Amino acid sequence: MIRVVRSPYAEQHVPGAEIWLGTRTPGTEVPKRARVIASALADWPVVEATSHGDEALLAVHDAELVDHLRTIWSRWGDYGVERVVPYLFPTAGMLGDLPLREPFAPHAAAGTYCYDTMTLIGPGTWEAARGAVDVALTCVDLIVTSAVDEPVIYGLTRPPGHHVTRSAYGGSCYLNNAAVAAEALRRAGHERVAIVDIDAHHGNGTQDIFYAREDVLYASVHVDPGAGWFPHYAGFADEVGRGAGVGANLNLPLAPGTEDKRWLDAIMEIVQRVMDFEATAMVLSLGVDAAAEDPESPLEITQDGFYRAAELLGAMGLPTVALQEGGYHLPTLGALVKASLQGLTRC
Ligand code: SP5
Ligand code: ZN
Repeated sequence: MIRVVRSPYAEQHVPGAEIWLGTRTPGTEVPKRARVIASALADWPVVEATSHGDEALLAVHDAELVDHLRTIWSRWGDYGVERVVPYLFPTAGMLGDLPLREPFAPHAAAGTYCYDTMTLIGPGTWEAARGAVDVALTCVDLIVTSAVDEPVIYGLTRPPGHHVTRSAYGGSCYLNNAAVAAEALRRAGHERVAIVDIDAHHGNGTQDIFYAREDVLYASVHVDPGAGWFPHYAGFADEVGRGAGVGANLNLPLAPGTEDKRWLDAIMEIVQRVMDFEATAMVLSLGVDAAAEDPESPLEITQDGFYRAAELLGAMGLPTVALQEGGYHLPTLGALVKASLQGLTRC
């Protein structure tokens, strides 16, 4: 039995669509994801998230990004499109030495803190994203006050978060729940926190936030971004950290088509690194989109593979906050999440 922390706002974010290569396609990160996960875990005790202040959130994100997300929907004009979606991105190549200004016009401002066209904002997006942060912070509260016989808490974070950098959102994510949890664990007295990310995609946002820090390890196994997979520009093996953070970032990219054995080898390499790092707590970015059935990644991991990966990670015995990231195959999503959580606690 693992306690499941939930937010009443999780289903209020309805992406409506993704603009993929200039074409409006159906959204993949849909409200039903939260529903199917919750029903698979229905036998386990539920804790409703409590509201928390912005301290840990503003330690990992720029205030300008957070303010933008909080206000952009209500500022959005009557453009004949029912979601906030950027049409222009102020890239380094466009700006050169010019300062980054946030334009007054909402249709222009939409690109200031966003890096893709796949991550739309609608009426309930802010409430759901901020609710997911409260889920992450409630998990941290429970883990730091719980007895040693309950070392794992699961937070049903929707929308997910690991693609959000310090200053920009994308990849179906708006606020970085795992980064907030890691920062909150540090603030609660854990000296070294490991974030282990088994989502099929590299968590470029989490990597960015902690890249120069030596007190938070980021370790990820994911499909090789160089083989054509999101986030394309980050997640390569030579990204090892910067300054004091050198050695506290580990990327293990795998070829499309990778099956359980080589994925579990990578998990064992992560376990070794977390132990060498002498982490005192773990945040697990639990995306299950590496599953063979998942439409959003070419990895071929079985449900048993997820159980065994989690078992390897759980065997470290660290206090663990597991947070939901991706996973898009609705018929198997709930069972994959449940198997992973059972592996963590060998139950
Ligand atoms: C949290 C998470 O797993 N985010 C990953 C988002 C990756 N999205 C990239 C989408 C690439 C194109 N997929 C085609 C779907 C068209 N609707
Ligand atoms: Zn993913």
